[in-house]
Amino acid sequence: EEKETVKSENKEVLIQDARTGLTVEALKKAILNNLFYVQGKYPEIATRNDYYMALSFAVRDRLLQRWTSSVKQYLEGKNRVVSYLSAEYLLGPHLANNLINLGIYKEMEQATQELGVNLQWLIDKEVEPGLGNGGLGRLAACYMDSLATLEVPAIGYGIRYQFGIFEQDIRDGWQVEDTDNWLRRGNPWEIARRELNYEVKLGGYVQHYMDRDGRYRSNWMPELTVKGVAYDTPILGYKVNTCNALRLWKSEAPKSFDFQSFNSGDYNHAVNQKIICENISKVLYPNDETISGKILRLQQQYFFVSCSLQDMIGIHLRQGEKIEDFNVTFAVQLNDTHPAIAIAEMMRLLLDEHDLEWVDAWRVTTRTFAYTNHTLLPEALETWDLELFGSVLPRHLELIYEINKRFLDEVTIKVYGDHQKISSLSIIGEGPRKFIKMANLACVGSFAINGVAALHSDLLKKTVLKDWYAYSPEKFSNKTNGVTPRRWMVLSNPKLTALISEKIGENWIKHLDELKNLEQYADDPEFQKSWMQVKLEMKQELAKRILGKTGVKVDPESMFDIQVKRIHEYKRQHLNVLHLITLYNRLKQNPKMDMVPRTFIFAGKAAPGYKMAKLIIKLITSVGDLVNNDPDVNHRLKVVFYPNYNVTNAQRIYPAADLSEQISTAGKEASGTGNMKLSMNGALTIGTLDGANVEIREVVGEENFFLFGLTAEEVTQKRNEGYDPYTYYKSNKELKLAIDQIASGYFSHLDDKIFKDLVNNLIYHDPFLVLADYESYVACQDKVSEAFRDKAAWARMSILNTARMGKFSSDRSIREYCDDIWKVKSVPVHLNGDS
Ligand code: GPW
Repeated sequence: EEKETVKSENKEVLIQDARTGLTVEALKKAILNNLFYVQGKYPEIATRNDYYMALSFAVRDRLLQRWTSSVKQYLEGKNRVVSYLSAEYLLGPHLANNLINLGIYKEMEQATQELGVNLQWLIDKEVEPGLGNGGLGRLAACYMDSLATLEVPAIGYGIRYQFGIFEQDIRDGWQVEDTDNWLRRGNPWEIARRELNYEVKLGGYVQHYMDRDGRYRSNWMPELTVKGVAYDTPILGYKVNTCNALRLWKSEAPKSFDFQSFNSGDYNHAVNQKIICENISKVLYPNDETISGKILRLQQQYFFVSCSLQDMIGIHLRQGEKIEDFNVTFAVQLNDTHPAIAIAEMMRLLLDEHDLEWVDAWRVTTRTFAYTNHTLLPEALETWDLELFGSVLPRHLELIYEINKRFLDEVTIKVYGDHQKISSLSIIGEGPRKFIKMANLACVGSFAINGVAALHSDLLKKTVLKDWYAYSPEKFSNKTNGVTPRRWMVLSNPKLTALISEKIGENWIKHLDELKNLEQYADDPEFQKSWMQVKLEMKQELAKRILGKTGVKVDPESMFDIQVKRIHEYKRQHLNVLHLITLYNRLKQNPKMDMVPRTFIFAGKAAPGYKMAKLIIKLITSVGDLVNNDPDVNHRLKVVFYPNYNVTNAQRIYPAADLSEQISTAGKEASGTGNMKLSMNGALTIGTLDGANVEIREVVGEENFFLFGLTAEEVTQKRNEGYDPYTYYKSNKELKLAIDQIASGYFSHLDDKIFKDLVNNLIYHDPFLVLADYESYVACQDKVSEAFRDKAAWARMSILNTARMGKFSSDRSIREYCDDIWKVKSVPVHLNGDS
C-alpha cells in the first residue's frame, strides 16, 4: 500500500495515504472511511447527504494538510499578514471549487464513479453559504481566492451568520422571502475553534479615574458581555499549497453570565440574556446599498471587529513582538465602512488594555488600516445616530470625540476659518440630531483610501470625499475590482475552459492576460464554430433549468439578453423592461416584422423593505405573463424571472449569456463585477459609461461594446438644469405607449393601481434618469439585434471580449493592493516535509 513519508521535527512520520493522497485509490479509500467512521454508514444505506459529507471531509483533510503547513511557514518567516475585515462573504459552494484548486477534479470524478455515485449529483447537494448581499460580499470571496492563489499570508475576518441572505421565491409574481437555514445539515467546511474566543462588551457606561501613576484611566462597565467563538474555513489557492483561513465569529453567552443569574434565582433573565447574546450573529441584514440604523446591526459590526482585533493582537504578541509594532505584523483592510468602528476599537485596545499613550496608539492605528469605498450613493453612506451609538459603545463615543477634536484642531490650522470644510471633515454631523459619519472615521484613521474602478475613484475625489482628497491627496488611489477566473470560468464554464486550453494551454487560469493568445483565432471559422457551439450548449442547459423552475419554455437559438444583479432603481431593471415592452408593441403592431428573437432573463433579490424594488420584480413577471402567453409574439419574445439569484445560480447563468445588461445611471455603479464575469464568458455588453464598464470598453475595444446613454458629467448637468422627465414621456411615442400601458393595467389584468407609484415616480421624478436614457438605449438595442444576425461577426466579438478580459482577474487587483497598499510579498508554502 502507498504511503507518504514526511519529516517532522527531524523524525520520520508516516501520513496515512487515505488522509492526504491525491490518487483515485486514495480518494476512494478516504470516502469509504469517512462514510463509515464519520457518517456511521455503509454504502448500501448511505444517503446522498452522507456521501456529500464523506466526500467533503475527504477534501477537507487535504486542505488541512496545506493549512497547517501555511500557518507554520507564516509564523517562521515573520511575514506581514493581510487582514481583510468584511461584514459579508458571498462564498458560493466549496466542494467543486476546492477540487479544482487542489487539482483533483478528474480524480474525484473517477473515484466517485468507481464507487457508484455521481460527482455532479453530490456537488449539487451543497447548500451555499450566502453570507453576503451582492457585489461587495462576492468581491471579498474573490479576493480571498486570489490572496491564497498569489501565496499571500492572509486572514479573512467576518461574521458566521446562522441565517444568510434570504431565499427568494416568486408567488403570484411577487417576491416572497424565506429564511436561509444553511447550517441545517451540518457544515463540513468549517472547524469550530472553541478554544479561540474573546469577550466583547456592549452598552453600559464609562467610569473615569486617575491611577497611581497619575494617568487618566477609563473603565467601561458594560450592560452586557458576549463571547465570540472562532469558526475557521480553509481557503486554498489554485494549484499552490497556500491555504489561508476565513475566520468567522459566532456570538454566544459567556459562561459567567448565566451563572450570576442562576445564583440570584432569576432563571428567566439568564435565558433571555443567552438569547440576546446569540442574536448578534443570528442573521445577515438583507439591505444592499442602504443603511438601516438598527442597534443590532451596530452590535454585529462591533462584535466581529472587536473579536478580530483581539485575535490579531494575540497573534502578534505571541510572536514575541511589541504592541507598538502591531502595524508591522498586520495590514488591515476595511471592506467599506461596515467594519470602520475598528479604528476606535484599535485605539481602545491600545489605550485601555495595552497602556499606550494617545500619540503612540494613534501612530500604530493610522499605519494599520486602509479603507475601500464601494459607493457614491448618498443613501448608502453609513451614519449612526449619536445617541444610539453612545448607548451601545459609550467608550468609543468618547474616543471618537477625542479623535475628532485632535483632527479638527489640525484641520482648523490648515484651512483657517473655512467652516464649510471643517464641518464636512468632522466625524460628527450636526442637525436636528447629531450623528457619526463612518466614512469620515474610516478616512481619518486610514493610511490609504481607494475606490473600486477608475471612474469611481475619480468621482470620489470630486464629490463625496472631495475635502478629504484636498486634505490628504497622498492617501488616495484606485484599485479596479476583479473576479476570480477559477470560479467564474473554470468551474462555471468547463466546456469553454477546455476549448480555450486546447488552443492556448492552461496558463491563463493563473495569468489571465494570456487569454490574449486567443485573439489570433477570433477570425478562424472553425474556432468560431466551436466557440458558438459551447455557447449554444450552455444556453440549452440553462433553458432546461428555466423550464424546470418557471415553466417557461425558451428557445436556445434566440438571443439570451441577461440582467442579473440585486434589484435597485439605480441599476435600472425598469429601463430594460421599457425596451422589452417596446419590442412587444412593435411586434403587435406589425406581426410580420422580421425581429431577432430574444429571451429576456432577469434575476436578483430585492431588499425586503424596498417597496420600489419589489414592484419592479412584479412588473417584470407581469409583463412576462402577458408576453409569454401571447401567441402573436411568444415565438420571438420570452421573459424569464429566474428565482433566488445566488452564486450557485449565477454560475449557471453567466455561461449562457449572449448579451450582458450593464445599464446603471452613469456615476451610480461604483464598479460592478457581474459585468466582468459575463464578458469573460463571451457575452457582449450593452452598457453606460459607468463603473468598470468604462475600463471593459477600453480593453475590448469600442467596436466590441454597445454604448449608450448620458455620461456621469451629463447626468449631473441635466440635474442641475432641472431635469423634467415628463417632457421625455410626452415627446417619445413608443416610450409614452409603454408607460401608459403599465399605468392602465395592460399587464396587470386591468389593475391600474398596482404600478401607480412606479409610473408616477418615473414621469414626475425619475431620480435615475430612465426616461432621459430611453431613446438612446432602444436605438442601441436595435444595433445589438442587427449585430446578432451576423453570426460570424458576433462570434468574433464574443471571442475578443473573452480574450481581452485579462485585466479583470482578481489576481491583478490583489497584486495591486499588495504592492501599493499593504506592502506584502508572496510566501510560497511547502508541504510539511517537502523542501
Ligand atoms: F454601499 N456594493 C454592494 F458601498 O454590493 F457598501 N453592497 C454595498 O452595500 C455597497 C456596495 C456599499 C457594491 C457596488 O454597488 C458595486 O458597484 C461594486 O462592484 C461592489 O460593491 C464591489 O466593489
